[in-house]
Amino acid sequence: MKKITFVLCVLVATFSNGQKMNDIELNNGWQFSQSEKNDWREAQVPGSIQQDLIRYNILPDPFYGTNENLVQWPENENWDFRKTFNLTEKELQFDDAILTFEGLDTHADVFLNGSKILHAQNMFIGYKVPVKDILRKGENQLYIRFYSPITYMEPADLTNGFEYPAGNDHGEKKMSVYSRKAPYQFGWDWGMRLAQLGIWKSISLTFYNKIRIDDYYVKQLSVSAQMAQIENQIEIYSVTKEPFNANIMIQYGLSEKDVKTINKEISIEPGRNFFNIPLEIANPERWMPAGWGKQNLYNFTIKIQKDNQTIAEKTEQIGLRKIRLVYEPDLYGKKFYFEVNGIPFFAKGADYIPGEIMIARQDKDYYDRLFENVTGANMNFLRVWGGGIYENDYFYHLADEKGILIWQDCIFACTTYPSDENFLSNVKDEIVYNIKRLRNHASLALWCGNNEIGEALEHWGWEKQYAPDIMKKFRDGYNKTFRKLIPELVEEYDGTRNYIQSSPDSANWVNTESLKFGDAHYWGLWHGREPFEILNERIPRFMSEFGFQSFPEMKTIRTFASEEDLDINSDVMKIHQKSGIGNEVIKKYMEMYYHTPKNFEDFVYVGLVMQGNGMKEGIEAHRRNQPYCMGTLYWQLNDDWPVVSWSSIDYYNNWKALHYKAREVFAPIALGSELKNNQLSFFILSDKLEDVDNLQLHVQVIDFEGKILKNFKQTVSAKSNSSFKVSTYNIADLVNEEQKHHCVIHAWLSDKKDNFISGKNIYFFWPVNLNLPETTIQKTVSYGDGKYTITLWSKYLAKDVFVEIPIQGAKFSDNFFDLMPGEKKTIVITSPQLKASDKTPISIKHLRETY
Ligand code: NHV
Repeated sequence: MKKITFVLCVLVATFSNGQKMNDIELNNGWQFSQSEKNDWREAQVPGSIQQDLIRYNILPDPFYGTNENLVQWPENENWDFRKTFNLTEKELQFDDAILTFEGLDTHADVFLNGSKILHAQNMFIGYKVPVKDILRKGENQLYIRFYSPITYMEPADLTNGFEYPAGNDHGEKKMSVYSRKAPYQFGWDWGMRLAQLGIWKSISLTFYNKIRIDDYYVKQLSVSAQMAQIENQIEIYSVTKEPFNANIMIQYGLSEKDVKTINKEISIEPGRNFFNIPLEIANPERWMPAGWGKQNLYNFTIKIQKDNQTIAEKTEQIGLRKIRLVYEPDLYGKKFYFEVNGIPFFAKGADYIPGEIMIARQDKDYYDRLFENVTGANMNFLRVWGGGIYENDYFYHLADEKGILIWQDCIFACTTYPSDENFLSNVKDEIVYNIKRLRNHASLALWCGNNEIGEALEHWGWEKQYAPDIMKKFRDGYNKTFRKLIPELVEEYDGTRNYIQSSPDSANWVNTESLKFGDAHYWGLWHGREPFEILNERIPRFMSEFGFQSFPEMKTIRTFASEEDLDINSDVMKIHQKSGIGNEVIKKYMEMYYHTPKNFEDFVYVGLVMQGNGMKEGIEAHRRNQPYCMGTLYWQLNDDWPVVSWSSIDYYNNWKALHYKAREVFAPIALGSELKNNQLSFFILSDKLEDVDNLQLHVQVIDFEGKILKNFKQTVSAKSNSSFKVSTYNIADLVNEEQKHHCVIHAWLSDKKDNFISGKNIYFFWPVNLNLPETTIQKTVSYGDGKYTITLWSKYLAKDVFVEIPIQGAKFSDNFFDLMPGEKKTIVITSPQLKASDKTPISIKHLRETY
């Protein structure tokens, strides 16, 4: 069971006149009821109404069978939350009290002791409300009424006059656009619908005297190896009636041992105060992305001192670095790459969506697991996609610590939105709030206005659906929001990061010429039904989306389907496939590349293998074409429920074949190859910042029965931060036409001491045209607590070997690999649930067994 509550904000206690500042967490003791029903039950906060109703079995497990249909009704109702808390005389003596709502989802009126203190209308904003005058000694009552995101916005819909083109919103009416609420909750082409209501982040009450520090921005004006120029921008609110003199002490250092201090005398006025204290750090220990060095993080602490006492303090973790997006015309079109500390950076990663439909379930363990998977696949980059949420603080904290660059979409995706004054004022508050919340993070590399709305306006045929005046309204609204409002706010409140209006910014996959300009979402594969091979030709300057679906493995399917549902046309399987074209497209590609699998289970397995091997070719092609192409993000990293999707990790944290393949091709030094014009060329792909010399490239031609027909060895170098061709063979010198059907080029790189670095098996055809041998894999298992070690052996080639164990989220040192004829391969499975005495059954499958 996942831990439901996880308080993401770390509240720093400060001191005031010798009296401790007081923070009271208000997450416990809440009750909920449908409005007017007076049917109160205990609520879990943070959470949602739907999460609570599931806990009480009032709603069934939303993932199972076709239960999605049964869990929709709560979105149409209003729901109330209430809680009491006690205060002492002492607490009421503080100068001020602030109630903080980190996240309310979404439309809500909040009452405290009979007074309405807040109308919330944006789940992405944390609201702070001064409540000193309303609090009382003894019992206090908080009451929150949440309004249905559907019925509450009905008047908006009724008066609008047309329906927005929100094709992913699975509701009868496209109500999602009217609320500043995570779009994916309304359904997506990989997502169930569960439009939630409730308190999705923490609530707390803060007492303080005199002043509070509302914000501390360590703005990096410039950073080089010699010098970091910084502004300490500090926002203080004072409740004192008179101005007073104080000292700001700034302490900064990488560790407690080397803390430096500066002091500045200030005068604090009643109300809002801004201070800007410049600082230069010579020879800064810079923050580097994963693979390039250390993720140095300085602690910056400000202390506000009066009469030698600290009356408020705040600490931020800061990585000093320079990141910029180089997006400029060049010989070919328009280059698009990130430069980190002056060095061109090849981005290796994926598009990230929220990993829980019930968003408050994203607890600390969830994020730890997520980043383990990201670094585990040698990634250095994630794009937080615009149909989800601005992620929780801990997400960016881990990205800082692990060196993962973050591209942050603002939360708008695939549809136009209202753009009237009220709506945009709400958007403005949201953008300012989130820029201020996230701008201290070293990992945050780019702000992007939205996902695909720019492209959609030009290329999705909306003008056939809407009259010219509405199209004009869409375009004007778009320009106001994404070409004016948001970039101006990014400039004002961030001032150090690049902004692009949309992803893709200018390319459109249908127009191949446009791929020379900026980032691209290449959907010719999948949506355009083009073969995987096309990925070798349509190389963009930066691939920000491309993808291919697969079913999750059987143990995940079995969590929501019973035996009789195991058919792609069953109602249960269909409700877990949200892409209207999904199953048809998977089958079409499979017919092209594979023998028809014998049964449903084999279909699922072959689909995983196809997704992994096919996508790998594309990822590699992007990396091989460095520096023309400077990044590859595949669609999509993860799932938010158990479903058929483009993901490389399923909902239960099982790596699909694609995730293993991504790990291989994203390795710091990876072997690449290209079959072109009757030649086979080898490339070394390296993102190391130094050359690595004296590597051995081994190239063998092996037939599927194990005979080594050719054997070559060559000394090569991995040139720093590049893709470099190291050798070329005439294919005719390797195999004849007939041998192409039963031979593989088995190639690998090793270091001086013969340690394996990276390898690749090159086949001349997809499996439908290979003569794969029948073979039986032999295994020996050593059972330990938490760890099984398995050794596999096959006389003949066993392609795409899949080792299965019925434990969700078990980790495999390797999976979905080719077992070479006669090779002994050992893999390790780890999971806290593995017990030596259980001898949990392990099953093994390879491709030849599926037909
Ligand atoms: O369909 C998969 C993913 C989506 O889940 C997600 O919204 O941003 N996808 C496909 C596309 N973009 C995205 C592009 N889709 C098309 C564009 C133009 C024509 C046909 C399809 C993601």
